[in-house]
Amino acid sequence: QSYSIPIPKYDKDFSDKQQIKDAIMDNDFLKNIDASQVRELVDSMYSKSIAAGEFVIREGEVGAHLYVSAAGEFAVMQQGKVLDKMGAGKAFGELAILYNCTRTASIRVLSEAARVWVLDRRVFQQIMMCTGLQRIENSVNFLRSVPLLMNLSEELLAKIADVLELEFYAAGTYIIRQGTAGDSFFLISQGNVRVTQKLTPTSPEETELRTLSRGDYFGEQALINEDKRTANIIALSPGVECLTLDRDSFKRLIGDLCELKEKDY
Ligand code: PCG
Repeated sequence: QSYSIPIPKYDKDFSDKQQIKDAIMDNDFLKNIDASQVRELVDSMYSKSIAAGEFVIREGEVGAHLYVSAAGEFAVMQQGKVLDKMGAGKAFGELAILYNCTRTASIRVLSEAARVWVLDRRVFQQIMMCTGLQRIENSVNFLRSVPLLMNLSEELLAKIADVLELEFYAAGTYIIRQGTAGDSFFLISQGNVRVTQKLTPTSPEETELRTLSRGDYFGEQALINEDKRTANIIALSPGVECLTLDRDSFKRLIGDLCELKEKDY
C-alpha cells in the first residue's frame, strides 16, 4: 500500500479510553465500526486543550479532524445561532470526515478548561481502510492465542471475533461484583485483574484468590450456572482492556467447551 501512512499511538489511561470508546459507540454514524478498529481509533486520538470562546470547528470549512469532547461545555451553532449544547463524551466532526463534505455546523467552547480528543482525518481513513478480512484476522490471531480457544476452528473463531465487544476499565474498578447478576463473559486482551471473594455474603473481608492476565478469561460461572457472580474481579493498575461476549453469543459459540463446563476452582 503505497499511500499508507504510519498510524500514531498516544498513551492514555483506561478511563480516557473508555470515554472515547463510549462516545464512538454512541454516535449514529460511527457506532457500527468493528471492535478492533475502535481500539485503533481510541489509541490514535490525542488530547488538546482549547480556550473558552474558541471555535473547534467552523461551519463551511474543510474538515481535517474528528473529535471527542473530553471535558468542558460546547455549543453547536449554525449561522451564529446555538442549536444545541454538549458536555464531555460526545463524538463530533464525523460528517465531514466520513463524507468529505464541508463542516455543516460550528462547535464553540463555552467553558474554561475545555479539552478534546483529536483524530486526524488521514489516520481515520487509514484505520478504516483496513479490510474486513484483515480486521477479522487481527481478532482471530488474538483469539487463537487464548489457551481456552486454541483448538477451535478458524470459522468459529471468526464468528466469535465478529461479535466481540471492547471494554476498558480504569485501575481499581470492580469489573464484576460478587452476588450481582451478570450477562457477560470476558477475555483479557490487556492488563491484569485481581479475583477476590467474600467467604459469606455478609463478611466484610475479601480474600484474594488469584490474579489473571492477558489471554485469561472470567465470568463463565454466572453464565453456565444461570446464577449470581461468584467472585469479584478488580482491574489492576494501569487498567484493563477486555473483549466481551454477551450471554447469547457465549451460549451459542463457546458455552459447550468442556474446559468451561468442568471448570472447578
Ligand atoms: P463469575 O461469573 O462467577 O464471576 C466471577 C468470576 O471469577 C467467575 O465467574 C470466574 O470466572 C472467576 N474466577 C477466577 N478464579 C476464581 C475462583 O477461584 N473462584 C471463583 N468462584 N471464581 C473465580
